[in-house]
Amino acid sequence: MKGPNTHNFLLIGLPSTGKTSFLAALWYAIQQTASQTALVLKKLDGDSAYLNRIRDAWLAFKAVGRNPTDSETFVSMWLKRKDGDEEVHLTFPDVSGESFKQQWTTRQLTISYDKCLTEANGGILFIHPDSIKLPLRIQEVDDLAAMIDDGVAEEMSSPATPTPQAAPVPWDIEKAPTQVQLVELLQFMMKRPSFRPPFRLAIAVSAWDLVAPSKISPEDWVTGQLPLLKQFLVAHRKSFEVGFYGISAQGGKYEGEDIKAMENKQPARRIEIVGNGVKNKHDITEPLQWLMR
Ligand SMILES: Nc1nc2c(ncn2[C@@H]2O[C@H](COP(=O)(O)OP(=O)(O)OP(=O)(O)O)[C@@H](O)[C@H]2O)c(=O)[nH]1
Ligand SMILES: [Mg+2]
Repeated sequence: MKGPNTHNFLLIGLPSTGKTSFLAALWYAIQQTASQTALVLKKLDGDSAYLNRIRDAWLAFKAVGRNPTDSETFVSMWLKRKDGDEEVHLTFPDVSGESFKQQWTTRQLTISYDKCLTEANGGILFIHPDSIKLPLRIQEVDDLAAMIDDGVAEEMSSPATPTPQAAPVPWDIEKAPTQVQLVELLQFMMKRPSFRPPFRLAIAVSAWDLVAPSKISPEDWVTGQLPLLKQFLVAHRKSFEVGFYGISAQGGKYEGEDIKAMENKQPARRIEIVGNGVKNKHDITEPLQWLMR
């Protein structure tokens, strides 16, 4: 669907990166009044059973559940600005992270996802701070090589003690560093004939409660942890207009002390968001407002 007040945003991210948790918290936040959000629910649109289910899990501190491979649940909502009449229709596909991973491993994307790409006028790329695969640095490879060389030299000097040979582990494309996979996902987007630069992309580091104690900004965190992705975005600033966010959609871990602390809060105040000029740290609609600008 297209129109002046229609926005179709993509939720992009490898498996378990917080896409569904974001939707669950958003669906709760735009329907409550205890904590202000700049966008509020105007009217229901279509079937909200899925949204209600994930919201109820979020309210009960339960995992929202993984989206099965190849599942694409389309959700849509009519929102309006709290302080104005402007209405917006938001649609997002809640795609399984496995499907994004398959874009990398099999170099294929589904027809329905491609259609979403064609219609999208913005997106949120989710990154979970605890699940990134880091690359091996040249220094580390050199150190490993030196250890192997030392081992060989030792063996040569005492040939009577044979060492067991470990079976070589074949290269597995799934183990490629996170930043390599993400850059490739963005390159796939750029290569589609429907791609219209500049494409606005919110880079969301999810589960920000895990990183927040270090006081680092989301942009600096990405620069340090995913330097290739950062350099790619800088080099392609004409294709992607980016804003960096740290988003805690859950408000903490669903275990131990964190739950106790969250139980004492207004549910909407569990949500915390930082970065890219965020004015209200409990307003999960901040990145959407920026995408809609
Ligand atoms: N501590 C913390 N954990 C979070 C937060 N948001 C999500 N998580 C955890 O991150 C994991 C993945 O969350 P999901 O929302 O299911 O991620 P997804 O991207 O939808 O995953 P797929 O459907 O498999 O692609 C779950 O274990 C969540 O509990 C948060 O704000 N804080
Ligand atoms: Mg999901």
